[in-house]
Amino acid sequence: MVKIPARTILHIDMDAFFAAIEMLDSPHLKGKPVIVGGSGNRGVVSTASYEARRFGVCSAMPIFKAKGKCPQGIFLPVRKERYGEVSKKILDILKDFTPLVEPVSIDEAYLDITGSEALFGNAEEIAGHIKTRIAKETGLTCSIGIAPNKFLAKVASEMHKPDGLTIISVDEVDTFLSRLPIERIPGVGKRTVEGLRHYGIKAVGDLKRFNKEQLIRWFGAFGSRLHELAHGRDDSAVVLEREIKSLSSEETLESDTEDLAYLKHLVGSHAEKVSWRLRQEELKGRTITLKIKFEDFSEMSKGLTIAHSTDSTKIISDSATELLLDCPLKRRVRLVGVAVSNLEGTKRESQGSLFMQEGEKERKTDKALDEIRKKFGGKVIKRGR
Ligand code: TTP
Ligand code: MG
Repeated sequence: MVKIPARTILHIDMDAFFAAIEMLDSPHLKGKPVIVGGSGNRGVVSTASYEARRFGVCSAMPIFKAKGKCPQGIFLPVRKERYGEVSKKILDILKDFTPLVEPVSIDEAYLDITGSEALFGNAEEIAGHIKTRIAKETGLTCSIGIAPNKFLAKVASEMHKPDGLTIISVDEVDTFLSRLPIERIPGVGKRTVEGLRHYGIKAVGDLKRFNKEQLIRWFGAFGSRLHELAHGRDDSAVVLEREIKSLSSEETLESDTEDLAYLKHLVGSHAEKVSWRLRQEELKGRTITLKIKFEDFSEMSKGLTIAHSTDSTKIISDSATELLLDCPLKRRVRLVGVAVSNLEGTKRESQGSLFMQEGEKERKTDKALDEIRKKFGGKVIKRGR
């Protein structure tokens, strides 16, 4: 039998991330029910402090419902740029412990620390160092899970939130899985849980009673994954910094509208935000997508792909506006968003073309505006239209 070398995987997830940063920046909010989310009464909750969670407030809950559950809550808007800044700081700390860091979302990452133990101590000590440095350099707490693979490390990091540290050693895997509810498997939805319960499967370990073929018959391709997880196996590797697949900017409006001039203005302003972020990330994209949600919550996405990838505000704005004008706007609109996908990095010199020369003037304007934004902050300057 081929012996697979044992790995030590660490999963880290920040505690109540957006809310914790708000409390950090405004210390008088500490210990209060802070709820961060979409504008006014119409958006949804991005996250809530642990104090607010006690009232039943959770991510993705409509704001008006959260206000009902927690009227004394302190409701704050999302400050994505600030959270991104902190996220980057944390990522830099993590990279001091191993180059094998896989950021999964704004507040979550996997680290393969198999080779780091000789340098920084055993897994528990490494987790301790990470927690101390994050606390010292950002003022925030995180929860860490350590296990022989990504699946178990992720589940472990959720076990003792907030400020938790959970280690599952190879010998403990079977006992751990025999008690772990199937709902805790990432990616298992309500319907799969119901299906599994129907066969008397409540804990992940219960899945071991069925062979792989049987699980595939019941759950298709996912059955094979379930079989692996039941035995505590997950061979997926820690992948270095994921490629960003798309960038988007959207907003739920204060009140529904069918005013085309206003919608055009909104599309332009979101195109501007997306293109600014593309330039910050040194990316360009070819596919521009417009997303619209109507008053009856129905949704529509339309996209177009241009010949050359771009980060130009004008090109993205013009394309998104074209898509808007193509839209059958028979109902009032409640949400507008612009996304750019099909991305490539711009650090590498791209080939020159006539198109690029034509875009040169726009590029210079964008660059000048970016410089001013950097000096005076994003809010002060808007392109005249
Ligand atoms: P999470 O890690 O899921 O949540 P959290 O960090 O706020 O709380 P926990 O202590 O349970 O980890 O998500 C990280 C951030 O992502 C969160 O602070 C806000 C944002 N987010 C949303 O905007 N919408 C969502 O539906 C979720 C789940 C998160
Ligand atoms: Mg988190």
